[in-house]
Amino acid sequence: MESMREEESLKALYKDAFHIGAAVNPLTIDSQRSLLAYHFNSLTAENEMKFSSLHPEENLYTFENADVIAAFAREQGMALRGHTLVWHNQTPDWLFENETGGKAERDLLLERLRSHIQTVVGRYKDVIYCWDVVNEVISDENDESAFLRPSKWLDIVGEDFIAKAFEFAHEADPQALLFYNDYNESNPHKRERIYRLVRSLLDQGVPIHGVGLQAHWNLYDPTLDDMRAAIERYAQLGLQLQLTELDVSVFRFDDRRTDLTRPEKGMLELQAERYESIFRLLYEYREHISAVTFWGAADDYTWLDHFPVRGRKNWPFLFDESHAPKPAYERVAQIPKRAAMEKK
Ligand code: HXH
Repeated sequence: MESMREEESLKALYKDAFHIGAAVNPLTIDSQRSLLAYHFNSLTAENEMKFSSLHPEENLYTFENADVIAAFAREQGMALRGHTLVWHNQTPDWLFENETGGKAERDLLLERLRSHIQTVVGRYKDVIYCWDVVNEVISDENDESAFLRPSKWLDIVGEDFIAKAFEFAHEADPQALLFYNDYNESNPHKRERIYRLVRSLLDQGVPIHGVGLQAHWNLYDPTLDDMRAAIERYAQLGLQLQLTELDVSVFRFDDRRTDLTRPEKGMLELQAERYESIFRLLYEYREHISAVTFWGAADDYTWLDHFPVRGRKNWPFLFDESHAPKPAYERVAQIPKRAAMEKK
């Protein structure tokens, strides 16, 4: 039962700042139910609303798992973010092929996209208040001339697949807040490319309302200065910002060790300090940030157990494998409390 938890609720502590969200799936809704209900007021489907999950064949929609998540959000009165409509991964091949098995024509692909967006956005418009319309289209290349990531979308439609996706989503639900979402968002080169993309969409009058910073971070990277500079820069667009997929891996990205079965001495204290610095920064920019969503909720379930090293346990969250608050939770909880005391 939710009331049996002793620590204070994160969503209550941060109610005047931003939503506190978690990515879920039907299994974690079951296994983490009371933790989710107590601490979080926003949810995102981890995989269940991606194109391949919802629409694996042209004439087949599979809504069961997504419906479980939508029903839980409705039942709990939680905000729900939609993730995601256009992406280069977890998207079925049929979409990009025509009737004869060749490359789909531009108009055919755009019509399929419009139809998919109408169906999916329309189905959940009572409960989903914002969508990650386009995910990860900016290149990671360090080369100065790189801009958009090569993809079937870009190849077949051209650069305006991005604008079209936002237009279709706006048409399907004029009230939904529409986001561009990406990772390595605090890298200065990629930051400027993301800024340029969103600025150009705004200049063209494309309906876009927010920038999603995935925030797949670790104990060492990115630097706080780069996080701050990214938030400052995206805020100059005049749009709301959300952290959409926050986790703090205990491993550097290129640390491929597989020998730890529990956090090393000092890791959880370092993680607590890191989370404290991060949430101080987010709290400082709360006028621009409308939600902070973790890509999971507690250390018993994280995609980082399989990325970038398959089968290596990670401990990225504020709650441990038995859902008890970690040192990082205490630091994060303190921030709005201390701010309230200083105001009095
Ligand atoms: C996110 N991508 C997705 O938005 C989310 O839908 C998914 O469930 C988990 C994470 C993050 C990501 C981006 C690129 C990537 C891996 C994860 O690919 C790389 C591969 C090798 C090296 C670096 C990145």
